[in-house]
Parts: sequence; structure tokens; C-alpha cells
Amino acid sequence: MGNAKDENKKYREIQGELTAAGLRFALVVSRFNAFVTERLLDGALDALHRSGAEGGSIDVVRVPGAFEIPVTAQHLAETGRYDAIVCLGAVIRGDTPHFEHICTEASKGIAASALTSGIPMSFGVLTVENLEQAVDRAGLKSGNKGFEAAMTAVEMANLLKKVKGSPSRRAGKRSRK
Ligand code: INI
Repeated sequence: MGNAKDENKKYREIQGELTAAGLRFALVVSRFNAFVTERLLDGALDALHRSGAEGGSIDVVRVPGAFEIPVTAQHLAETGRYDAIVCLGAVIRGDTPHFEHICTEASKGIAASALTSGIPMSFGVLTVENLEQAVDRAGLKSGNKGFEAAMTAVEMANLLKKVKGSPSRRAGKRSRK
């Protein structure tokens, strides 16, 4: 028996392409734990260039720490100059509850900024127990989360362009006179 999902397909599938041509990106990178965040930035730039990002289409914006990423991303989104924003940082647990506060504010803040602005923002902020875990995720044993965050930004930028421009939405707007 076939898969019901594939038989008599009565739906459209919508997803974003992984091509960065014609898109503009801002990369917000925190300087705190720069040894790690610079590796994340390398990964993100590699992903954008490999997906066809054009010269002059990428701005790299540096902030002091992960806590400062959300407000910066929100202001960048509000300029209307970017199709997606890649947020890169590294929060490494210390001996105090400071870690939890920075992680929570960075993740909730980035999510809130994306929802408020409508511009996709990808979460390339490592939240880890120690430096070894951070380095593993910044290009050593466990891939490069900066690369992944940039690919997500490319896909989401293309997806939201399609969703915003879909015919039913435009038809809906026309009929609401
Ligand atoms: N910022 C980080 O990006 N990572 C950290 O691990 C970190 N720790 O551990 O303190 C950190 N703190 C700085 C914070 O993001 C702000 O820049 C600072 O509190 C000033 O607002």
C-alpha cells in the first residue's frame, strides 16, 4: 500500500531554496569568547558564499556580548535592508547564574526581534558547559553552528519571500475591500 501523503496529492509543498543570490544578510557577532565566535563567523561566511551570496550583500556587525545581540538585530531588521539576520555568539557556563540569564535573554530576545520585525533571524548562539564543547561546535568535532545558522537564514529568507507573496494572500487582500 502506498503512502497516503503521496497518493492523490492535493496539497502544495512550500519550502525555501538554499540559494543566497539576490539576498542581503546581516551577521551579528558577539566579541565575548571571540576565539569561538570568529570560527562561527568563518562558517557562516563560508555558507553564504557557497550558496551564491553576491559581493556587497553581507554586513558583519559586532557587539560586545550575546546579551546585546537581540536589540542590534531588531534595529538592523527595521532598516528594511536585510532579508535575514544571522546571530552568532558563544555563552559558556561559569560559576554563577549569569550564564542562565545571558542564554535566556539572548534566545528569547532574538525570537522576539524576529517576530516583531518579521525578518527571519537564525540562532547561531552556542550555549555550552565548557570551552571544549564550544570549540567542537565551532568547526571541530560537531560541525560549525555558524555554517548551519547561515544556511537556515538563506532557507528562511527564501521561504518567507514565497509565503508573503503567495497568490491566496494577495487574493485575500483584494477581496477585503
Ligand atoms: N557574553 C557572551 O556572549 N558569552 C558569555 O559567556 C558571557 N558570560 O559568560 O558572561 C557574556 N557576558 C557578557 C554579556 O553578554 C553582556 O555583554 C554584558 O553583560 C554587558 O551587557
